[in-house]
Amino acid sequence: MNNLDGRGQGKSAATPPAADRNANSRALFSRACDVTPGGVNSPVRAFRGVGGDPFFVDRALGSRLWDADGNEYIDYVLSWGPMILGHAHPAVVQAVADAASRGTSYGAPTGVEVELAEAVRGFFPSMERLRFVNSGTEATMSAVRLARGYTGRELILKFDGCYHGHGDSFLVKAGSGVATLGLPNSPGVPEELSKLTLTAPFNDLEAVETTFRAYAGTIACVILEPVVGNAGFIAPDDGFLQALRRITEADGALLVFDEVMTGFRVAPGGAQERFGVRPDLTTLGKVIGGGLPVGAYGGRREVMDWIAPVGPVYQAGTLSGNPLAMAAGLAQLRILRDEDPYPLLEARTRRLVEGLLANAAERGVPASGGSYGSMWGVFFAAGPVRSFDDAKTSDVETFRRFYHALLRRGVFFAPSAYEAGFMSTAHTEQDVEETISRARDALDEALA
Ligand code: KE4
Repeated sequence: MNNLDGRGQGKSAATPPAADRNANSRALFSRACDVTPGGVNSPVRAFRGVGGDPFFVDRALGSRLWDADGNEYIDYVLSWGPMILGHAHPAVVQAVADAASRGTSYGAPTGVEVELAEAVRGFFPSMERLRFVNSGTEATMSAVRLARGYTGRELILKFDGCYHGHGDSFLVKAGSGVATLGLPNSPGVPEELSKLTLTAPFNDLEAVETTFRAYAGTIACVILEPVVGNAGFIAPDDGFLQALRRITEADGALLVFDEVMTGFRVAPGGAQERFGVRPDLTTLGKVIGGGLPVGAYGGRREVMDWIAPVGPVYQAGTLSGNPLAMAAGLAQLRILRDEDPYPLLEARTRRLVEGLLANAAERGVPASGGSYGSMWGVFFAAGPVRSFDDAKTSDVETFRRFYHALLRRGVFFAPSAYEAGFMSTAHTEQDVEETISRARDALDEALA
C-alpha cells in the first residue's frame, strides 16, 4: 500500500513461519532480559501494561513497522510521537546521511544548530531564547531548575497523571510508565525533594487556587502537559489554561508548558498556539529530533538569560546540538512548515477516533476519546475523562484483550491504557479505514 508521497511499502524482512510468528522476537527478548533490566531500555516498551512480551522491531517505513519475525503493523505509536512524517522519510534519512559524512559530533557550535533553533522559534514565538538538550527529561529538568533559580523559590506544582520525564522532582503521581506500572512515587527520590513537588488533579482550578493561597509567593512554577498524553488523552477544560496563566502571573510563579508531546502535534505551534496561552517557558522533544535524541527548553529572554554561560543557572551536555540530530530535526520541521500537512493530519486523526468510538458504541461498550491535531486517545470508560482519577476508571481488562487482538491483526497501539496515540503524514485514508475495520473485529474478539 502506498503512503502519501507514493513510496511503496518495502518487502517484509522475512515471512513469518506459519507455526510461530514470534520466535525471533522471543529469542531476542530472552537475550535482552539477560543483559538489560526487563529486556528494554524504557519500561513502557516491556508490555507490562498489556501483558505478554514485546515484539522486537526489524525495520520501518512510512506508516508501517515490521518485527523480527516479519509481521507487519500499521504503527500509531510512531516512537511515542517523533515520527510525524512516518518512518524513514527520505528527506530525514538523507539529511542524517549527509551530516554523518561530515562527522558525527564536534562539541563545538555549528550552523545547523542555529538553523534548527530559528526554525523552532518560528513555530514557538514564545521561545525567545532556547537551548537544545538530548531528551524531554533533560528539557523539563532544566526548565524547573531555571524556574527555581530565576524566582528564588523552591516549590513546584504539577498535575496528577502528567509525566514530564524521569527527573526526580517529577516522579510524584506521574503518568506514562509510572502510571502503567502503578508506581505512585519512585524509590530513590529523597522524601525531602518530593516534598517540594505539590500536586493537584488536572482541570481542578479550585485545587490550584487553594494551593496558591496556601503557598503564596513560594511556588517557582506550575508545569503541565497542556493537553495530557501520559494518562491517556485528556483535554484541558475551556478556560483552564487561561486561568493558570492568570494565577501564575498574579503570584509571580512561572508557567511552564511541557510540550514535549503536544508540540507540533496538537497544532504546528503546540497547545500554546491552539489555546492562545503564552507560557513563560516551554519544553520540547520528540518531533524536533526527527527520531534522533533532541530536547529543548526556552522562553522569555529575561528568564533564559539566567542560563549559563550568560547567567548563573548551570546546564550542559556533551551531545547537545548534535549535528545528526539537528539535521534530522531541521529536515522534519522544514517539511511541516513548507507542506502544512496539518489539516489532513487533523481530519485523519479525527476519523480514526470517530471510527474507534463507533465500534464501541455499536456494541454497547462504554468508551470516550478525542483528538487535537495528530494526537489522540480513546478510553474504555464512559467519560468525560477530565483527570487521572477519571482515566483510572477505564476497563483495563477489556483494553488488554482488545490490544492483543488488534496486535495480532497487524495494528500497533501504545501498549498501555494510559498513553496517547499519534498519526503521521504517511498514514493513508485506507490505513485508517483498515485500522477501524480490524479494531471492530478485535473488539468482537475481546468481548467474546
Ligand atoms: P524523554 O526523556 O522520554 O525524551 O521525554 C520525557 C517526556 C517529557 N514530557 C512529556 C509530556 C512526555 O510525554 C515525555 C515522554 N513521553 C513518554 C511516552 N508517554 C516517552 C516514552 C517512554 O518513556 O519510553
